[in-house]
Amino acid sequence: MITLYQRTDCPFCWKVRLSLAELGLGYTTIEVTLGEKPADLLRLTPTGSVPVLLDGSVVIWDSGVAVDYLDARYGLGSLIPRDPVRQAWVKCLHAYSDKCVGAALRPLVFETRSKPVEDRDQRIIETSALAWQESQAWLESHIEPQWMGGSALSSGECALAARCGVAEAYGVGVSDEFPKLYNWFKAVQWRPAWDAAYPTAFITANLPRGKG
Ligand SMILES: N[C@@H](CCC(=O)N[C@@H](CS)C(=O)NCC(=O)O)C(=O)O
Repeated sequence: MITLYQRTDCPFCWKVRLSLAELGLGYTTIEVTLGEKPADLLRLTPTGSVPVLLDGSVVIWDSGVAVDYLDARYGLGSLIPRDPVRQAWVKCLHAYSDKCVGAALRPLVFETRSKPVEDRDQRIIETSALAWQESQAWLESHIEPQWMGGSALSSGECALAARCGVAEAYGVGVSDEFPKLYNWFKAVQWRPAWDAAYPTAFITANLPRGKG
């Protein structure tokens, strides 16, 4: 049985849910509130962060390792291509999404999430939105024709899709100035895995959600 300790709005957790859904794997979730981490979570991970994936007796406390594991055990290369060149590209996209896109969007998300409108520092929000715009330009010029080429999204695409979903929910969705990226994200949003993995926290908070 697979269990995921998570926060639904965490992009690392969202990436793992997308990977599980793309592989058609069933799982249960345990919701974690940051600041009130349960003792069983702290026993499972040295970092105290989510996601933590349990598969029987296997414990994985890093989202990238979790996705690699799911592919190796259940995906047979559908999330991570076996061809070394394609695999390197997918892993670079994964790293770019978590590191660069994550760093670009984080100030905007934190400033928006944690404060009422009147207390938000618009300079932080604008600088972050600009960094996200620059990330989109980088992605547009590096997008590969094999994106969406397989039967499942790759691990890199799962990572990027979660980041694009966060951006959209916070009012800075993928811009149609970047048509290849824009069309890729629209296609992702029509996949059954997208609905299956979409954060319930965003639905509850009625955050913006586009489709098609
Ligand atoms: N490198 C980790 C990062 C996970 C991460 O930063 N999770 C955040 C939520 S989005 C978290 O749990 N932060 C709280 C903490 O680390 O105490 C992974 O890929 O799993």
